[in-house]
Amino acid sequence: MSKKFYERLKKLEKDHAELIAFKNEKLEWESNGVFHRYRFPVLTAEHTPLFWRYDFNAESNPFLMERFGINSVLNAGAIKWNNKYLLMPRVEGVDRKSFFAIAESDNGIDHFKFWDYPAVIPETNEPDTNIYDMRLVQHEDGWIYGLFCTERRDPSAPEGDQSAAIAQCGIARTKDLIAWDRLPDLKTKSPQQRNVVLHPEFVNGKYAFYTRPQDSFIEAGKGGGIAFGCSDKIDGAEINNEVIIDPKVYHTVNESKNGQGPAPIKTQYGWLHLAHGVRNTAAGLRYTLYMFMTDLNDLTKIVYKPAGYFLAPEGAERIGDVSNVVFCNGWIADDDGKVFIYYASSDTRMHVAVSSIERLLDYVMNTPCDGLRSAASIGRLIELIDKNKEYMQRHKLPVKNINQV
Ligand code: M1P
Repeated sequence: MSKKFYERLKKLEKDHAELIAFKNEKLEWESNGVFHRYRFPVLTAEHTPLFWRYDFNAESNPFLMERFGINSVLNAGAIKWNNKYLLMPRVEGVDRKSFFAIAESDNGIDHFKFWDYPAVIPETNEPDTNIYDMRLVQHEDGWIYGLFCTERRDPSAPEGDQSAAIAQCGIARTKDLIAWDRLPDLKTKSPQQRNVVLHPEFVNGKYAFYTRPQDSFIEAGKGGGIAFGCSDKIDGAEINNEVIIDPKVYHTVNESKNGQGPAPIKTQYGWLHLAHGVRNTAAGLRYTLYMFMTDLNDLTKIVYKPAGYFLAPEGAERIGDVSNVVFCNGWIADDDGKVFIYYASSDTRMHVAVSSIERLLDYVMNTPCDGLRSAASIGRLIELIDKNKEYMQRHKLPVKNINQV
């Protein structure tokens, strides 16, 4: 081993160890009251182990060059397991293929470290070209399920079109997050499915799913919207009736398409949902996160839905492989009510935002819904201004910016 090889190896190891040991910083004062971000991403391509990327043998790799490049770490499923916060992101290699791997942390906000080996998800008889966007769900049947997107080339596409793909929902399950069984892909009537999520409880004795029927790979077409459907079984799951519960709506954050994020969280008032909404702009698609609540007994009924987005890309989050995107498919609700929201920015790296069930309920139940017209928004704004003025007058509160009380 040459001196140069040795020095380079030591430097790589030092930088990697420092990255994992780096303490994240809570952005408390930048908070909007609903959640607070942390300054640094929790997982990036650089967090992947060096022994995944380099051949350490000086004879077969004299320049100590990367032999297996990692492009990005994004869109992570999340689960609390043996008192650790686990993320199962989509790890995308420079070859554009993605796979899943688990990284764990003791506190959920920093020191995330990948397990030594990536997850091995068995293939079906129809091998997946690409797998991504895992949703982890601890189901009441005792299994942990991983629902993910499986993508294969569209067999009907002409030879000259090498980008047409068919996306469907793959299903795997495990008891220990190490050994995974692959079940047949979910069958629905839709030609394309992404963002499929398993509901954690049985619904009338059936497995219940949030789906996103779509006409084509990118465009939602007439099938857009978050849908709900049930299957008698999970091994050979089939949904015959998908009901759209949250459709695309003109001039909203989800006018182009949307998709359920992680599995909803059960609260005493209803199921809390986090989803992504997509709108079109001159600069391309913009993905933001939004929330809604469904009825405890009727999962197809939205009972609250605040207007607009809950979280949008900010600052450096705006830039990446697919810019102007935030995407979330994993959150963890702790027993003390704290909620860790793991979101990816611009299809490149993972972040965490922290809130609580109490705050999320307040946000979802007390933020006005979308009035769908500018005049309705103005009406709501005036209502709030009047309420504030009246309150301040009554309590004789001096508030600098309100000068005409
Ligand atoms: O590039 C943004 C996202 O695009 C897709 O999401 P959707 O199906 O809602 O358009 C997915 O490929 C997702 O992984 C990606 O982050």
